[in-house]
Amino acid sequence: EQPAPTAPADHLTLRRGAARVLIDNWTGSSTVPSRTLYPHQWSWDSAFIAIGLRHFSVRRAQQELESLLAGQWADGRLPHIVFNPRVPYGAYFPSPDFWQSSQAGRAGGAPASPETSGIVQPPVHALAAWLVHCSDPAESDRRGFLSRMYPGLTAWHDYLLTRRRLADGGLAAVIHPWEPGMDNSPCWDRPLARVEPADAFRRADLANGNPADRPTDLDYGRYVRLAESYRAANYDDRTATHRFAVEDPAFNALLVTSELALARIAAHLGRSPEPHTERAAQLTRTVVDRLWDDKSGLFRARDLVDDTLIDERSVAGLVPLIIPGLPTDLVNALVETLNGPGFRAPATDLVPSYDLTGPSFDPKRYWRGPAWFNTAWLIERGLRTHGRHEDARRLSRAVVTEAGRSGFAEYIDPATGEARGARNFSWTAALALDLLH
Ligand code: 9WN
Repeated sequence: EQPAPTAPADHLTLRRGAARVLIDNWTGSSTVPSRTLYPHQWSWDSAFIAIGLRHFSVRRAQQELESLLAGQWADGRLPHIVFNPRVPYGAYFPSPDFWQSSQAGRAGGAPASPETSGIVQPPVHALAAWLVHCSDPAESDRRGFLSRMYPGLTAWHDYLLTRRRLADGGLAAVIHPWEPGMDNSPCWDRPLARVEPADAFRRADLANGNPADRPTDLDYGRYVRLAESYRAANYDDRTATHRFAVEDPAFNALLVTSELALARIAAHLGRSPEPHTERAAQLTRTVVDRLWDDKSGLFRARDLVDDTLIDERSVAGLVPLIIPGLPTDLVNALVETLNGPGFRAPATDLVPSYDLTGPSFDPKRYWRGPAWFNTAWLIERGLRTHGRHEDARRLSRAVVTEAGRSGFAEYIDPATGEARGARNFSWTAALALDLLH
């Protein structure tokens, strides 16, 4: 007699566990990334969270994105944090009294409320909005979801491609290491070395996180200095000068993908998709021209202060696999890099955030080596986009297995699978849930 297959029961338990995390982290209008470490709403987290939420509550998934857009500035910027007024300032640093968006952000048209940060995060939102729509188009149309989202999402992309295009013919630039969402990546070590660290600030993260898993005080001093100087310029991109200005491959690849999602949204609303498809095609060429590094077999970040490619290999350089129009030889090279010694984590099959053989690799410390679930999800999608189904299935299985085994950890040690950072982390649960469907 054949033994009964066990996978469906495991998957049911996992789905329930993942949904439980998202339910527990729901605040009534959005989801916190983590109850302990991140008690407000974060920009790219919300996009990933909506992608998971749509599987058990399309309504909540829509609300997640709508509440994020309520923090949008008049210049189109979508802030990286929308603060919850009910949470005490001491629970997270930097809090609203640091950013002062409703005062210092006037030049950019920050809302009078809610309070927000002044910087941004990667543009995953149009992709998320489209995926949320697709999971229940009738309900989406009934609520006018896409027609309400489209103007804000278009303004967001316009902001990135006007105010944040810092080099002629360049890409959207990030001006703070929090913006690409991979805060202490070794890619930022060299550009950050130019920044004099601030000394008067009080971190809140160490009360809830293990110092060995988190950025160092020196990094934080530099993050604070950069944010303070942007605030001193009233977050005005027309007048601010930047000691940190970088074109990041993952950030721009997500912009391409989201621009293609905007094309679909436009077509669904009876508008012309062409401005979006043209922009996506042009951006794809620019990403390749400006960031591809044949020698390393991946994309690298461009430091705009000295106009050079940063000599570090990180997972951000593999994320452009998600771009549908990528030339085939580059797809082949990326897949080879992904399966090579630098990025194939033997024990977990996940993708480390930084080259396993690189000089700055650290298996525990945040974006300097640990494997994260959002980047794995993006790469899995990229593999499928390019017909690499076997590699995609392997990665998808790894995401689901390791998410469950780690208690939906924020990130894991890529060599041992040991959970690091926060547990019950929202995007880990959301993206595992998505891959289980
Ligand atoms: C700063 C919320 C965010 C993620 C980022 C991750 C981390 C914040 C922090 O947490 O950054 O934005 O305080 O460390 O690096 O990707 O969006 O989950």
